[in-house]
Amino acid sequence: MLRITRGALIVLEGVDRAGKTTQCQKLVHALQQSGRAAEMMRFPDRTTKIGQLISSYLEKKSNLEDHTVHLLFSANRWEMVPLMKQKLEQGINLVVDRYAFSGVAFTSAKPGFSLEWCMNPDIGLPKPDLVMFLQLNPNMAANRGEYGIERYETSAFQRTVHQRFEELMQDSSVNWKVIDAARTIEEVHKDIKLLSECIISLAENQPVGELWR
Ligand code: T5A
Ligand code: NA
Repeated sequence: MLRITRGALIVLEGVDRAGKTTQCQKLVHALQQSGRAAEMMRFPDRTTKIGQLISSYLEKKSNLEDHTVHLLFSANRWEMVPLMKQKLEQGINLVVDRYAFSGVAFTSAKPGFSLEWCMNPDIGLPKPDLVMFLQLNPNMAANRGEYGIERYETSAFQRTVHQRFEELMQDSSVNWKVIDAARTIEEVHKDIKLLSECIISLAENQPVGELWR
């Protein structure tokens, strides 16, 4: 009898301009080309009602209290969980552009927010089988075109975000892999594809875990 093996949950993280969206798209394409089912998701997902509140905040069209916006980013992930689980069970590999790690790194870069408080609302989300951190010095990131006008797009804030990611990467309960993102798009892609193919075959025999639990 044919058994459908589950898809892998693969996340790309990194500071702004590290190349996450570029690499997610290339990975989905490469996996599909090799005959695997793969789809991309991104957070924030600006298409939902919660996502629209977040988008307006990021575009500085509205102001939201800092705790409130943190919880909205988390709610924006939770609202996608039923769909994520369904797709993974159907054998679709999910390639996700940012996840709870961005949520924690960005809010905890603001004064008065502990890592622990920031992690709480995301505890229990589907746990990624692999999180690839695109490592890029924030100065180099700024050279990839001026930071835009969205909230958080300043060099000073991005340096603090980078430090918070470093702290999150100390947690060995998450399968982190650091990727040198200062190379060409093709070089970075080659590493990401190889790591993803390995994790896809490992993940299919294990249930989806729960993040930070
Ligand atoms: N946020 C997000 C929170 O505060 N809490 C949360 O919970 C979450 C999920 C959302 C903002 O919200 C914050 C974080 C963010 O501030 P977004 O919509 O994900 O942001 O951000 P974008 O602006 O879409 O994406 P980024 O700025 O992060 O860029 P990417 O995706 O890392 O980079 P990419 O692929 O778009 O590439 C950027 C540029 O660099 C070039 C590309 O062609 C492009 O021009 N490039 C390269 N150039 C040279 N060499 C390479 N290897 C290159 N790779 C890409
Ligand atoms: Na992006």
